[in-house]
Amino acid sequence: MKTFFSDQSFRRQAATELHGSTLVAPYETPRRMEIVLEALERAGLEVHAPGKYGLAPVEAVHDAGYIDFIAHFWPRWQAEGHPGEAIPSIWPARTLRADRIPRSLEGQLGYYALAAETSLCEGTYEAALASKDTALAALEYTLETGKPSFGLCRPPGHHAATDQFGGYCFFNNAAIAAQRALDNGHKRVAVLDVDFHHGNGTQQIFYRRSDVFFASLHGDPDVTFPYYSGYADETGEGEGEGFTANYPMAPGTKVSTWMAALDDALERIARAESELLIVSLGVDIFENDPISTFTFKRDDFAALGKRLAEAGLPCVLLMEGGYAVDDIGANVVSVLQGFEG
Ligand code: 5XA
Ligand code: ZN
Repeated sequence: MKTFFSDQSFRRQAATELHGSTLVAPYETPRRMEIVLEALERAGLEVHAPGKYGLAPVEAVHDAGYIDFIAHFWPRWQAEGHPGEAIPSIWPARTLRADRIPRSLEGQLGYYALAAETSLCEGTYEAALASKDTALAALEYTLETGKPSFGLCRPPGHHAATDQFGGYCFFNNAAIAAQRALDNGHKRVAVLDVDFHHGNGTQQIFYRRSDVFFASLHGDPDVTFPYYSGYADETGEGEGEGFTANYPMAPGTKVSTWMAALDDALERIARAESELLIVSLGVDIFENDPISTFTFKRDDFAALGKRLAEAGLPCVLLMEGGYAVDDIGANVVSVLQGFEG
């Protein structure tokens, strides 16, 4: 499968993640990419560098003030003399005002954050740009050839909302690719999110629209990050009513149950007459993933790839999560090989 990756993705080298009550080394480490690249090479898959697609595709999805904040945060943070990377500590939570964007950088940090585990550090903006370029290169290849592609995106994107970062995500690669396909003349696009965590950002971006069908299979938000999004009764609003489908599942859910949900999602994607399938591919559904509770084994990833191929749509697979570092490469390759039969 044609695969894209930008070494600019390594520009983000965060030192910390707030996990539980402690600061730990981030789960979303650049090492993940090295392991996937090694596995792709072993599998004989060539990796191509993406071109540059500029900021317009990001502006088509994200708020201008938010993009500006992500773009200029690090030099501003440094100019203020902070010794380390930035972690938000206050938000416009329910009882506070969300209609004011404070002048203070710390105030803006909270305003634009949806979670506190994800630090902002040097190289984040550059890596986020490279990640969306990777997604757009994969999309361009699939649109031109009709053949499937894989974008090894880092940082991931599916938690990033119109104007919020978090869950290791800054720009929403899948949403940017979906919007680009629509801007190129597609009428209906589907985004299928198989990451362990609900793709709250992708859902929010398209929630009131009928041109993107969004389906997500994930850990039940009642007990799983991001907690406040991804319940089954979230089905879209207004013109988008019926164009969002959520499949929350309990910790330890059997793969057969998960696959039945996948079949249902793919059936709905077919019924929505989607012309293109974008897959938010998180392999944190793996049984040994350190921050997730699903039960996928290596062969199950191949079965997932096979089912995605059977959908019969031009397909762009984009990397999201997956933190069992020793296994992430083999799991990704298993999906790609399963897809290609
Ligand atoms: O798909 N999202 C993730 O893998 C990130 C979860 C972050 C939990 N604090
Ligand atoms: Zn995840």
